[in-house]
Amino acid sequence: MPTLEVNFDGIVGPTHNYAGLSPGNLASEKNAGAVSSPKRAALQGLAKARRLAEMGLEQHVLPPQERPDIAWLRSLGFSGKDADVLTSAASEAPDALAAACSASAMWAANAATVSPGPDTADGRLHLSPANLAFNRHRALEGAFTTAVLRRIFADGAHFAVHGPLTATPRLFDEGAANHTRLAPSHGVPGVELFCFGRPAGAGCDLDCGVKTHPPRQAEEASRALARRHGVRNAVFARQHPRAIDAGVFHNDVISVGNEDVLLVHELAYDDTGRVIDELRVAMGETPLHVVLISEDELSLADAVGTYLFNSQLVTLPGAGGKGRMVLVAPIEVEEHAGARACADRVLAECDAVGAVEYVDVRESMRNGGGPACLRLRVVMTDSQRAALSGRTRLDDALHEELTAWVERHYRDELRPEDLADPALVDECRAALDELTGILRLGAVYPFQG
Ligand code: SUG
Repeated sequence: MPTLEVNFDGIVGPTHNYAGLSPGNLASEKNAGAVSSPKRAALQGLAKARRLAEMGLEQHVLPPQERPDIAWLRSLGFSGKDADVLTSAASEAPDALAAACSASAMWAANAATVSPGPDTADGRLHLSPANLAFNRHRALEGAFTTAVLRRIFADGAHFAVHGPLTATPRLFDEGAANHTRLAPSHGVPGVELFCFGRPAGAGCDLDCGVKTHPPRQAEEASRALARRHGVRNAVFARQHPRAIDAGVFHNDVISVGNEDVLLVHELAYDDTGRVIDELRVAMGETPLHVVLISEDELSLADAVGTYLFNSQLVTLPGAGGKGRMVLVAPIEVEEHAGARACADRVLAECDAVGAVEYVDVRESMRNGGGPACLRLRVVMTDSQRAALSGRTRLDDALHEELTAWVERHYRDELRPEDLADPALVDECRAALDELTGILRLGAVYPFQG
């Protein structure tokens, strides 16, 4: 019974824009106010997902959320017709309007934490949607993410979709971006590594050792997730505060693991040597191949600038042993001599990795989201894959339909002032209404009644 890692990529929504909403995310801060291209962003994301499907990986998609989030703006006291809500929010609280328009759900690595059956006490696949409560614009995602995951992973015999943890600082949860699974192979019990930036009991950012940027993931959230999923073999690691201050707001910006391979920067964790030792012990008889990148080889600044560690490290189905993995890296790595040398080192030193592929997801990168941010990894048996609901698997036909759908509905450009355009609300609803038909998800958006 083959067990595969399936990637669910978030389809970039029609309001993708640069509003500079994420403190500590240097790309988001730097590109605030720039003109975005929702169409290009969505096509880049679909092309990346398709490339993985072409490699033989099972690739799925998740729908965008409804934005602008008019219901949320109403909850803040803006009233009248939808157009009035937008106009008054634009003049009284433009930052709230920007939050209501973010297409941030594209970064599906933050959608949920996922523990596959071989790791859990009851043998089911457990998913916990993230509360994303650190950022206002991202905190809006949890409710819809929960609804969509419950629709796709509806079969309770195979799947358990929990609710998000309570949205409070000591339980800040950013999903799989701070979670890595290592295992001899996907289908057997593995080790789940949970990373956090806010140690248990930390009352404020200053308790977390950072100087410049606030940490996100809370240790108490990580421990609660491991507990509720029934994870039998878990390791917990604190992010290095220096990394967070250098712009590593999520651990997947500084490490990536797959099966028995871990690519990691020496400043990823507060004591990286100890964490690697713990992982080796937890892996038991299976040797863990670690490619450790030093600060001299690639500084934290260049790791954040190129997103080397936000590559996807994937196993080609059916391939065994040598060369069975591919590192899918952002094109920015290819353009940077130091980062490229690190990718080449992975190829040279790691027998399991047979190729590096470069992909262009620049629109997403400008908001701090690389190839690995755009996807949620879900390890599933073939009977679990057969139990999925909807038509989310990206084959050639779905890729073609989704590309045509983007071409029809998405704007070529979006400026910050366009977010107040009432036409955007109707455009987005028309697009999403059609999308639920294409993906056979039924009426999942509140506007669909
Ligand atoms: O949460 N950017 C996202 C990027 C998330 C990347 N995800 C992973 N590393 N897994 C964030 O900071 C920027 C939105 C804006 O600035 O408009 C934003 O939300």
